[in-house]
Amino acid sequence: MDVDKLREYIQSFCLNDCPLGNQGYTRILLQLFGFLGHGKSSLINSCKFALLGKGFKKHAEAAANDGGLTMERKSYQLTGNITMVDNRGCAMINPYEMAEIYAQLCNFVPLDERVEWNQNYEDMMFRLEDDDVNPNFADFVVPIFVYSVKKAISGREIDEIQPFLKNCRDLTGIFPIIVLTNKTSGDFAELRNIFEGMGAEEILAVENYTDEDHFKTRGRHTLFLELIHKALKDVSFCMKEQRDPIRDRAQRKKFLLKYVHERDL
Ligand SMILES: Nc1nc2c(ncn2[C@@H]2O[C@H](COP(=O)(O)OP(=O)(O)O)[C@@H](O)[C@H]2O)c(=O)[nH]1
Ligand SMILES: [Mg+2]
Repeated sequence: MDVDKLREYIQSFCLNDCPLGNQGYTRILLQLFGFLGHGKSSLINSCKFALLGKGFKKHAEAAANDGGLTMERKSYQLTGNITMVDNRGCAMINPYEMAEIYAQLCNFVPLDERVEWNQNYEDMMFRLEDDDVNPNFADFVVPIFVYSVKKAISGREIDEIQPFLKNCRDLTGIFPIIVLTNKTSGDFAELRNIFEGMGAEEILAVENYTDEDHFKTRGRHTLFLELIHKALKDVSFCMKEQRDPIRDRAQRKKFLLKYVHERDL
């Protein structure tokens, strides 16, 4: 598909048009995960640039790592129906951070608010209880995992990323789409093989648009639109089957409680 066709498909995509209707989902959340500095914010800027077709503008900033105990999950609207989310979390090794990452994936962390990191089982229980007051189950989550070709992936990282990708699949029904950034700064083919070995189905290598280099080309624009297009194809595929957003949310809640419980044992 060319740039205009891709844009049209993305702009007009609406959950109501799925074969069984929206089934209770009203918004698609493209959730970005990945270590700090791998290009998540830049990917959001790139997608907005490719989709809006106007001049390059920085929407998402490289988040300052204040090392504190609060975080903010920022959302960026792409279309009336699609929003991208810049999730926080950089060290998967740390089980406390990992629980936060899962809480974001499961959509139990509010968007665009500063929230405290949970420190123990009780914190997570309270957060889930708070979420029950005004439960959000109307978001259809598509996970996207961002990794920079510039960084050398270690065996230990692979051991952390692989179960995370599988849990993303089990919790959302979609195997995370892998976006390899900085594709001209390393061996993206090798990294592609590694992710394929972890079970990845869709892998895209991109050169993000940045402050330093936002020279627009057809190929570059197309890749970012293809990423969104692939995510929507996953949504369409899942929405062919009967889904129950309330039951899905309950499943995610059970997963989180079990995860935090096992962590604290
Ligand atoms: N050349 C190049 N630089 C990139 C690319 N992606 C990100 N960067 C740069 O890498 C740095 C970290 O990126 P950022 O998007 O803030 O990463 P985040 O922490 O995952 O949100 C920034 O200085 C970006 O300009 C890319 O694909 N190519
Ligand atoms: Mg960022």
